[in-house]
Amino acid sequence: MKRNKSLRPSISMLIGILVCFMLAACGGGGGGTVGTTAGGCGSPPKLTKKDHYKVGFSQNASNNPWRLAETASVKSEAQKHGDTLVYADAANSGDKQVSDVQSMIAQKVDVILLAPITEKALVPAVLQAKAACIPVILIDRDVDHALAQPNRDYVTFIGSDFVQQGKRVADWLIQATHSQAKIIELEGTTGASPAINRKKGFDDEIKTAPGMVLLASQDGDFNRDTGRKVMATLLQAHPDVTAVYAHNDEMAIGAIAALKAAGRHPGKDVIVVSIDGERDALNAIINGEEGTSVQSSPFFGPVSFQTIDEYASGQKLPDWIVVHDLQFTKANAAQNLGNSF
Ligand code: GYE
Repeated sequence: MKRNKSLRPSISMLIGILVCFMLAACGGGGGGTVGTTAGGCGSPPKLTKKDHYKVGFSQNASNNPWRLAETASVKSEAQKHGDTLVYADAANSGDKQVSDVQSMIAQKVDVILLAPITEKALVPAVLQAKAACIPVILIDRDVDHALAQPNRDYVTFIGSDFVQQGKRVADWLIQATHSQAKIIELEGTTGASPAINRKKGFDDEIKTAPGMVLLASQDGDFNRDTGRKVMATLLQAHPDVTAVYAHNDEMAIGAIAALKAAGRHPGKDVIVVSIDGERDALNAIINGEEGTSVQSSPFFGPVSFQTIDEYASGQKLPDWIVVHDLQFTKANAAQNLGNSF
């Protein structure tokens, strides 16, 4: 017994040294001068339990209702918890978002909530936070798992099942068109995880239905006006279009405007479908111009701060905390207007 006891510290010291070496080796790539994992703060870094935290929230943009709703949700939940929020808006720039995270590291926040603009751009920032012993929780968009992993480089990803969202839209469209449609697809920001996976879910599903033809698929940057312009151009090349699948509601609203400007009748000769569940889309469903919108909830405040508490209490979290979404159609759009954004 005695021998064992006296041995214990030296064994744990040895393990500690070993872990430090391993962490230093994997954290060394491109981490620069920001910090080192040699302190052995864990992989991912642990969060010390406190009554109140200093939480960083790195938002990728704020030029649409979805982003504004997400930011409002996070801000109000931080307030409820009495936490200090260090907020930064990257204004659609991956480079700015990397420096926003670096600034949060320099301000020694306890934990970072990060909504990465694309799967690859924010990986260096995630690894730098790890090297500085600051845990990162990804919300609403994920990063490329070949480059950074949950429960190793960052804590977890909280977000929707984007593949499933695309599949649900496709299933609705197949039914509504009796499996006969010539489709234009407006993609979200190239390289963003919802754009990659909403395309995969939809495209794979329509391949199982023979009469569903994809005429064209192009980046509309999740943006209303870009969606409108891309739609106007694609409409000239493909006047035989009968359906539009937009990766978010903003682009769907833009597409509806382009269709109308070209003398088409959305909801009658062209069926428009999308994802998010924002107020303008629900209204378009109610007035018959849009077919369906699968929800992608932007209300990340409550789940994010609950996850922070669970992580600080030492709970082992799943790699992915899945947000469950509704689907809006003519049958339920009106009764959901009140909760929309
Ligand atoms: O659907 C879109 C936004 O990342 C899930 O990003 C989010 C998406 C959302 O710009 O409207």
